[in-house]
Amino acid sequence: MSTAIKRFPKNESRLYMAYMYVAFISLFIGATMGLVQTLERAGAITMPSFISYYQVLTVHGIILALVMTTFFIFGFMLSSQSKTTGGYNNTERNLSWLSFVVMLAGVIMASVMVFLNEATVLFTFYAPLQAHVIFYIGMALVIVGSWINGFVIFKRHARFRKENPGERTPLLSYMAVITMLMWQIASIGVAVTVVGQMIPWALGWVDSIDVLLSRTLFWYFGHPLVYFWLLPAYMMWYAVMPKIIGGKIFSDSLARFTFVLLLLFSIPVGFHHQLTEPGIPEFWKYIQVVLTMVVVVPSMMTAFSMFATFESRGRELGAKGMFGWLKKMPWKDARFLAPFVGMVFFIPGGAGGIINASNQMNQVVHNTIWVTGHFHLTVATVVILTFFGITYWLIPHLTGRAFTPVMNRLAIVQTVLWTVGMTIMSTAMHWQGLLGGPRRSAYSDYLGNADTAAWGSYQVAQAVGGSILFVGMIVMIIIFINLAFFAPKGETEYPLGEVHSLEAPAPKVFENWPLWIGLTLALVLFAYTIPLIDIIQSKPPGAQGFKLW
Ligand code: HAS
Repeated sequence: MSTAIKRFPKNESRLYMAYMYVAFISLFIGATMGLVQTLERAGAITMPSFISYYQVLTVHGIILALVMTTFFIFGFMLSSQSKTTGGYNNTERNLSWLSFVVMLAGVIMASVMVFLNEATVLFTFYAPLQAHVIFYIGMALVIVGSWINGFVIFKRHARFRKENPGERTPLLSYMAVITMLMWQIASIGVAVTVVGQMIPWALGWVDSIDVLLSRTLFWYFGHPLVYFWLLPAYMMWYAVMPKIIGGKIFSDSLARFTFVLLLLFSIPVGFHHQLTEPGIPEFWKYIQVVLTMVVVVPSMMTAFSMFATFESRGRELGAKGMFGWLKKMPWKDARFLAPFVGMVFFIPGGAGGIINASNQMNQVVHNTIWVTGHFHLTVATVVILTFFGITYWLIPHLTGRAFTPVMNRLAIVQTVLWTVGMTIMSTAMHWQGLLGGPRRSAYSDYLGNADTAAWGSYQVAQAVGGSILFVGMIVMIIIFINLAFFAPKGETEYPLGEVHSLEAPAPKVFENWPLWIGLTLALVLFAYTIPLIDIIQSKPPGAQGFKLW
């Protein structure tokens, strides 16, 4: 490899690796809990009396969906912004360390409470399940810590613009800004319910809670939360994948436009998680379902961009016909294979999302294990396989090591294991869901019941898929440890796609932040003001309601 590869200064590599250590420890704990769950649901094991299925489910959900993702995302996103803007200064780096420490303190506080069985409230922690106040304070710290990183990202982007007037801002920095804007605006909802409702309730200052209000504030945050996982994967697809296949970014402007649309439309859609809930006027559910269908459009644009990227490169290499490019892709390179398989999984995963969002079909699948199948396809495959693909070059780049051919082969095995395990597990989940099998249920005695015997066999299939995924996770941890500590010293490239020389600069309007923030807030106000007033005014008799109102 070329000796010209420029690595991060040591203090920066250490920062990103700190995020990665937390992410991969979380992966190990969380995925182990996942195996335990599928085995329990299949009736293969019985949990000891001092630990409940729901406690294990809470650890699994929180540590994978909230901790592993968040820490990985910051490690990747900060490194990509630093790499493309010319690096962070001391203040920015120190702020990011502060963010890391605050988030980690929050994670430790929340985890201790979950392990003590004082916070068995699942990853959505919504009322009326109640946790120990330390759990809520921990969660609030995670949010506050993440905001600090958001400000680092905004500050660095602004500094780049100031120092390079008139120049196109780096695409990855732009995407990081959009991701964090969406996150900051959305996480206000969960912060308000945690601080304004849950902490006073857990402390006994009030003796009841307005459940519908707290769930509404949670889901105002909950859908952008899933996009907070997805957007960094899109960053990789748009800005890194072209380099890995030897091509060019299809269109920098289209990528920016996609991200702007995701910012505008990913927040005012939380009601699609509450379609079966009474107390929210039908009209506003309808409006938010329409907005949900609108937020599907930027994902369709992403699919188009990816096909165009692959096809352009394929044709450069002599491919013919609509799918001739498939033969020209670097299948033996795990940095390509893992994210590509992730993309393929998004075709059924995205279709499942559209089914969920369609009011009538939602009545069939809501609260069934179909939904669990949906999010294992999306976050646990589309996103996670992309993150694994990033790991194969980011970790050796940070540690100054090489991604050896042996590790590449192991990474291909890892991708195959994940593909097979997830196909079996999530298909069985979708199918069982269609038959009415519930989600979030430990009950497993279905095989002995004539009406539900089929459910039992689907749960066995889930345990088989889950066991294969567990092996895949162990392989991933082996690769991570190798790349962090044992791989031979070497220089691994941080692959950054280039914009085609013929592409015109992105229109200036993309950097008009007051416009995009203003439009985002306007859409949020439009979609939420009237239903929220309605929910607050018609709170159930006796419910304490909202302290700030
Ligand atoms: Fe979802 C529930 C609707 C996307 C995650 N979702 C969940 C939950 C999670 C989750 C965690 O409307 C459960 C929360 C809970 O605990 O209750 N979801 C959607 C819709 C989309 C969507 C409309 N979800 C995601 C993503 C997630 C995620 C992404 C994680 C990262 N979801 C719902 C709804 C519910 C829900 C309801 C509530 C259900 C209920 O009743 O409780 C859309 O964003 C999907 C759009 C995606 C596409 C796909 C584009 C395809 C691409 C790939 C191209 C492939 C290529 C390769 C280029 C339109 C970009 C081609 C190669 C070849 C060889 C062909």
